[in-house]
Amino acid sequence: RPALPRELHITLPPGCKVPPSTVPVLHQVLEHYAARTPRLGVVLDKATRPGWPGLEALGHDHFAFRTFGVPGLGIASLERVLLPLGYSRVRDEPPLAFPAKKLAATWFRATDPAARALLPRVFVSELQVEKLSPRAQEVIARAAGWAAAAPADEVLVQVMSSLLTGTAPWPTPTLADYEALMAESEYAAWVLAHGYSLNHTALALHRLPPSSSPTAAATAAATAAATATGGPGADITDFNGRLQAAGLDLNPEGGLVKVSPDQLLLQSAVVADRVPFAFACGARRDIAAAYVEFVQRLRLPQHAGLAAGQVREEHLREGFEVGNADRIFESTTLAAGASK
Ligand code: OOG
Ligand code: NI
Repeated sequence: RPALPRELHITLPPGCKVPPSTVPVLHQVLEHYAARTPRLGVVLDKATRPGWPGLEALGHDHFAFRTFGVPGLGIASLERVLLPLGYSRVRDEPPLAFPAKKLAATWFRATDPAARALLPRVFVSELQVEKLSPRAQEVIARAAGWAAAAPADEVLVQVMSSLLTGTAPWPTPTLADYEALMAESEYAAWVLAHGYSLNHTALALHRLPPSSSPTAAATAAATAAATATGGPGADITDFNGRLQAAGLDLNPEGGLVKVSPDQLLLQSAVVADRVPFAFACGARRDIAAAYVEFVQRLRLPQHAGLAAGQVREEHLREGFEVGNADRIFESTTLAAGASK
């Protein structure tokens, strides 16, 4: 198995009520992701290690997975994997919905509050397949239709093994089927090719210590942010500058930093890597794969009085934001477009 860079390891303190298999499963998911996401290596080598030498752990704000919303698969299939791993589903009101993309999403977090600052949240979306054209539905039914007829236990085993191997629980698609879906939904084509492989990890900038070498432009911004928010961690604008200086393309949709209406959830992402993919019948093509996201959660107003050293994850803005997510989804679309 491929090695996982040490800053990406997840370490839980003793006493967390987390099943023993949870961290090994998350590590194996990350290993496959790291192996097929060259930009992650650039993020670590050129943006993180120079600014934070000797850093022990970066911290994963969340993982994200994509699914086909068909019987047996979809969000429910990952829920069946995540609950026994010590996760609970969070029911947002209203639910996260992306009508133009024909997507719905939800998220999970550690059931044990003591583990929440260390175990990644898990963001899971599903494609509303019934809203696609008959042609696209037919392609998806050929790949994913088996799950409706299979016993739940068998589906669970298939989904789990797909997660652990970073693959899809259906045969490798043909280039023609991939392109048929791409014409309608880049998300659909992505899932057909990559299945349950990790779409991205989002690194938690708010868990970083202040940088030992702030960029000149960012010193003032970081100081202002730390004062305004009591924010532990790194400033996302400074961090984006480091990513750009490392030659990485950032997702520009709605601005480089996606800001929630309450201004407390800040997100950015690099454009997905394009990697060679071996389609059925010998066709090869570079296609959009995984990306890396960055999150800075700011302090909630009710915790404004805390000293900076006392601010912990539970004092920060929680959850996701539909307007931010809508733009973050484009991180693979932007890479897929590069082929045309
Ligand atoms: C997920 C996009 C949304 C977030 O943090 O809001 C997201 C995806 O691209 O599958 O990751
Ligand atoms: Ni994300």
